Amino acid sequence: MRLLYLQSGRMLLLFLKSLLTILLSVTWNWTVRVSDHQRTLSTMEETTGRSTKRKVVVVGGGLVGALNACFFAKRGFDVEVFESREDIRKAKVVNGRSINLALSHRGRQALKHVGMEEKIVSKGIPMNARMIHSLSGKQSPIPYGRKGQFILSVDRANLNKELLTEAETYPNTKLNFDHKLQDWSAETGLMTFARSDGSNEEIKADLIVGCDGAFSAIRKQFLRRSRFNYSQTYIPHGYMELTMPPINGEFAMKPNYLHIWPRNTFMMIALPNLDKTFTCTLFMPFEDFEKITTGDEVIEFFQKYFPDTIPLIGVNALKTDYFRLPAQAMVSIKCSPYHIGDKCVLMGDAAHAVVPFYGQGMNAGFEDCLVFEEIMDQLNEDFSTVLPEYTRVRVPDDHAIADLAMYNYIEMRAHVNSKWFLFRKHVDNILHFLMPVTITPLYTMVTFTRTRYHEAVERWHWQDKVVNRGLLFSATGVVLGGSYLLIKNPPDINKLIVPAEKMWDRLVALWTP
Ligand code: FAD
Ligand code: EGU
Repeated sequence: MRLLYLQSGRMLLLFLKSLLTILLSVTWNWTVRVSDHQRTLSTMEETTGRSTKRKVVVVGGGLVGALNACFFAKRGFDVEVFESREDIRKAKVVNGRSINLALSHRGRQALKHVGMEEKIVSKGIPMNARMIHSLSGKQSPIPYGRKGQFILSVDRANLNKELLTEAETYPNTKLNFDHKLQDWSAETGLMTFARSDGSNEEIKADLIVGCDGAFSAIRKQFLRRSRFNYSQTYIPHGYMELTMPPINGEFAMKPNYLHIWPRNTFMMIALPNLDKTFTCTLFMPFEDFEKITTGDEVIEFFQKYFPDTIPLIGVNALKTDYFRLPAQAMVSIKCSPYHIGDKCVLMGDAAHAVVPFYGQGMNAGFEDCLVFEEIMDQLNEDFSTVLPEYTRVRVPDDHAIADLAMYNYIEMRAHVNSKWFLFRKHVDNILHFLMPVTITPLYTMVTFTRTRYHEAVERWHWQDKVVNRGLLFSATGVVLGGSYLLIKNPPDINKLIVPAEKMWDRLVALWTP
């Protein structure tokens, strides 16, 4: 018996050794191949100068388009950006969607690649935790992660401006504003742009990068083709932004938090701005938005659901701001493939608009650029192989985040009030604390790592199974052990009864400081 044990031990050692050898040889081969690759690449560039000549046109100068211009310019391509609106750096009124956004790890990694991380992070406001506002006005913080783990509230307009300015520092980049794409040909790569003076311009490119947002004009050509998959869903909710001014020159609420008022079908979120205001975003079904038609009804509504915010936003501001702009729609769009031949590729909202219930739309769009960049390295900038590979790699991940965001929307709308939200996030965090290697909360994988979105979803399902089994196991143990103890020494029943709510309040008190 002892001998057998020893032998199997040796076998295991042998096995591990051979595994190590294989692993080493694989890495070695890989390293050699990569450096060979780079060598051939540089000699090719020296002799042909190919990569400095090819022309890339980025359609859309929004967040993803401006960042993409930097990526392609850095590689030495001849880059032109065409944006339908005027230059926002010169615009007096910046119209557009949400005023501020949550920037997290994926977006930061992409910015870092073009040397822009520091510049953007320094103008962002760290949010270390969520602050949950209950109906009674009670505030409870729930950290996002360990100390030093935070997301950032960044100003959309400033981010866009900085990225455009950065793109312009490359001599091989040209920005064109007031150029609205009308039509283009997938066969020739010829694009037609309309200008506000009524004139048209035609431009050709080797590669067209469609970054023209959720209502992409580039995507229209995709829709006419066979075997292109497309789905879009408008959710019944709209959103409206309201500004909470500073009080005595200071933030009206604690600044380093993402403030949340979860009220099932209604929800409000507030992110801090550098000027010490908060931008509050109210999410609500369109039909409820439409029911409110007078200033007094606005106050009545806020009195019922968000009473603590009335003095902070201000009665008069509420009464007028609510009617300034109609509620905005939110759409979820999935499609595939993301490319046509070696000519055109979609990125950002043009490829995947997601509902904003994971704070990932921009982050995913920025990661698109980074993933494309990584594939360009692997495949030697050959568009005919890079584009299909990009579609193959990226579609499952973008579809996964679109599904997650939609799932969270449905979940929050269905039964997320402040108590439930607190409970769920605490359970997640406690499990992670108990089993840091086995259990990572989904939002942590999504927000603080570059785990591929579709893998994060797979791990989440797997963890759910583990947790459920664990719960079943412990429950069985508790029932069996408990019954045994009860039979052994029967207690006085009357002393044991504690109302369920009291029990819950005690538990909550244990967790909240
Ligand atoms: P866009 O920002 O829409 O830019 C597209 C650009 O293309 C625009 O400048 C437009 O003028 C231009 N364009 C359009 N058509 C044409 C044409 N025909 N010719 C030339 N140019 C054209 N994401 C996060 O990561 N974190 C958040 O916290 C977050 N919060 C959000 C909150 C709300 C309420 C909403 C609605 C979204 C939020 N998002 C968030 C998502 C984020 O706003 C988008 O994912 C992001 O703006 C996508 O960038 P984009 O460059 O792909 O598209
Ligand atoms: C919505 C609108 C809290 C900015 C999802 C969390 C959002 C943001 C959450 C908006 C929520 C919801 C997460 C981040 C972030 C949370 C997240 C949502 C930024 C699951 C400007 N969401 N948002 N989840 O965990 O992962 O705090 O408009 F209320 S940041 Cl809906 Cl991390």
